[in-house]
Amino acid sequence: MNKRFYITTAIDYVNGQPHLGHAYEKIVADVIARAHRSLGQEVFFLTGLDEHGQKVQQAAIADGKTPQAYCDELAADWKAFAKKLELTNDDFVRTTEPRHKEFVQSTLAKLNDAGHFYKATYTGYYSAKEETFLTEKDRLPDGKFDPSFGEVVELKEDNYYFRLGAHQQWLIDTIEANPDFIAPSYRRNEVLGFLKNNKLEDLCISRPAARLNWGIPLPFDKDFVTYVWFDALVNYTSIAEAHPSLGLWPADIHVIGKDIVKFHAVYWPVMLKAMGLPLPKQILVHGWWQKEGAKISKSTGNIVDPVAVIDEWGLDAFRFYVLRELDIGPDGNWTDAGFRSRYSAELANGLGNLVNRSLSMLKRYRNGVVPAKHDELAADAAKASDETRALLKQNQLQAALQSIWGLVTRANQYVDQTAPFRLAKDPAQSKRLDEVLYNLAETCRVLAVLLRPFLPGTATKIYAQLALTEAPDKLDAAIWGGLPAGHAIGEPAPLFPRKDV
Ligand code: ME8
Repeated sequence: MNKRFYITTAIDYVNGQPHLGHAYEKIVADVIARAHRSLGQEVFFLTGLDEHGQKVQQAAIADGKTPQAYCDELAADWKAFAKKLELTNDDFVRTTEPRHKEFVQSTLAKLNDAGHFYKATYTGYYSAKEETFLTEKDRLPDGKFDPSFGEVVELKEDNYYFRLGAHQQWLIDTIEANPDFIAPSYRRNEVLGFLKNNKLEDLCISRPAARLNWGIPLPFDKDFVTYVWFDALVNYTSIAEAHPSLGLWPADIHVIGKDIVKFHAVYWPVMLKAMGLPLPKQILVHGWWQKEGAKISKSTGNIVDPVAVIDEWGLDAFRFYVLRELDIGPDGNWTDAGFRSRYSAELANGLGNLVNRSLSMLKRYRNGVVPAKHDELAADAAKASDETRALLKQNQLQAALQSIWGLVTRANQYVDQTAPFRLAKDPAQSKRLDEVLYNLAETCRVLAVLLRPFLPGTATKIYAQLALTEAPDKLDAAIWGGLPAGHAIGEPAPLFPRKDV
């Protein structure tokens, strides 16, 4: 039996509202999860929230709330956001949940017993804003620290350290022996470059509870709490453990953004090695979005509010734009003009127009009854479906959409070339009209199946308009000829209303 396919996203810091970058990552993971289900595999898709840390503690205090009350309120918003995106996650982790905290503590206790940690005194410069110690390398040419670090103070404190450095060569060997472990390959090369050119320092895993109390206490020293990564990264395993009957670990894919590669590709593998667990099969790294060529930033107002876009244009328009615009890997740039242009050209005039005119003509000329099977577009449909299947297996979501749109364009050209509206005027062309109408309706059906992981609502609507009762949720159904002769379709309706903007 196939092991369940286990896919995760980064867990988002709960110190604000979700933005475009968060939405993109979760949609990417959702499409991959849906695609694997569509390919017939059992899937477990995990997303969630990273709720501990100084920033959350400070934000809660500023809001006059306890950190837990603050997190509970925001967690409700983030869960509603996951619903808004129609994510098919099977669980939603919050790092403040007992099931996670207990797993972290038992892991820390075991690792401590096995000698993976030691206590040491560190003196250094500390940025509370970034929750990080700075080194001489972080100084600007004028000797000051970048203003983005906020106030930097000299700090001397005891902390616990994880013996990371001892595993440097093992990690290099492991990454070299597993070419797909970090994707895309240029991210893998960056990690290898870093590991080969720098000495791996041990990892500080704690903060004194006197300075930061919003964290998981170290089970072997109550004066300290776990610092960031031994809490956050462990979610992937604590939740796997929370579903013991599913045998989830190791994960198949961790989907993350480019800023947290080091934590996932350097710290996490060594942590897992210490925990005696196998490594995830792949760390899939996506790029970062800008808007109109500038950094997304709440303070400058340069933001994309996913909820506002979805409310105005529909969820599938939002999912389509981010997936079609940005391949998994490079950085992307959201432009409002680009969004409108893709909406109008590819959704309204492309897919929407094809489905609407195909089904409307079938309704008008044949009373909505599907004619006998005919295979003129079968090869085009098979090409799109074979390509989509292969590309989905390689997480090539953008390329899969391009292939699917190849079929959309071909079918729209077919309408123009065969001109069914002219055939309908000539009774001698009745058989030819039957053929054309079958090819168009069946292409719409195949498109619904191929589109389902990307645009689930649209796929469901196409099936509903075809009056097909099953869900278009298995890629095997993309095989040509699924629409039976004599079947009566339902009511056509525009999928993507044209907008005058
Ligand atoms: O890093 N474009 O949380 P986070 C694309 N809690 N992706 C973006 C982005 C942008 N403009 N901005 C952020 C954390 N992201 C930790 C993760 S995982 C065990 C702990 C991505 O809320 C970012 O790269 O800062 C990351 O993958 C995710 O959003 C959460 O970022």
